Amino acid sequence: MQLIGMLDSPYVRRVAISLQLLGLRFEHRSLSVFSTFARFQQINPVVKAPTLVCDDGEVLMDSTLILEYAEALAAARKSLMPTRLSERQHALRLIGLALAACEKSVQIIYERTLRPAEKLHEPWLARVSGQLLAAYAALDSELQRRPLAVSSETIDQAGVSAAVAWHFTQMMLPEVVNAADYPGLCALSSRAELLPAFSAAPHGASTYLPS
Ligand SMILES: N[C@@H](CCC(=O)N[C@@H](CS)C(=O)NCC(=O)O)C(=O)O
Repeated sequence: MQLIGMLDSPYVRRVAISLQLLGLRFEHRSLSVFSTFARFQQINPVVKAPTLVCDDGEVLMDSTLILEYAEALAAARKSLMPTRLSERQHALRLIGLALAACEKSVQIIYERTLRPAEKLHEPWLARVSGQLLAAYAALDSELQRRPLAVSSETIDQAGVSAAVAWHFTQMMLPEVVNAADYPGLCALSSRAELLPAFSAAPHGASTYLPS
C-alpha cells in the first residue's frame, strides 16, 4: 500500500508512525497538497493528506479512517488501541484532544499563509488560538495525571497522536503555544521522538525512511 502526503502534516505523520508500530509495510510518496496539487489530484481528486492507496487500488482518506483500516489489517498481531473499555475510553479522549489541537494549529497556519495579510480575520484567529490552548491544557493535565507508556512496544494511539500533535505545533507555532506551560506534553514528546518509528518519519519534507 502507498501512503500519500507530506510528513509536515501531523495527520500523515501519525499514520506513518502507526503503520510502522503495527508492523505494516508501506511505500511513502511525499506529495504536497499545495505545490504538487495536480499530481495529488490524479491519485485522489479530493486532494486530502493523508491518502492511502490500498493494495487493490482502493483509495482511502482521513487519518482516523486509515488507522481503522490499518488496525483491522494488523488485528491478529497487534493493536495500538487498548482493549479494556475504561482504557479505550481514556485513549479516545486523548486522541480527540490531540486531533483538535492538530485541526486548530492547521487552521491558524492556513489563515496566516493562504490568506492575503489584509484579509486576516483576527477574531477568528483569537477564537481558534483559544481552542488550541484549551485542547493542549486538557491534554497536558491528563498526561500529568496519568502519564502514558512510551516505548516501541507500549506506546498506544493516544501516545502517538498526542506526541505528533505537540511536535507539529512546536515546529510551526511555538510563539502561540509556550512549551514551558505544558510539562506533560514536553516529557511525552521528548521521549517519543527518540523512538525508531518516529525518527524514521521526521516532521518535514523528507520521505519516510524504513530502518
Ligand atoms: N481529518 C483529516 C484532516 C486531514 C487534513 O486536513 N489534511 C490537510 C493537510 S495537514 C489537507 O489535506 N489539506 C488540504 C485541504 O484540506 O485542502 C485527517 O485526520 O486526515
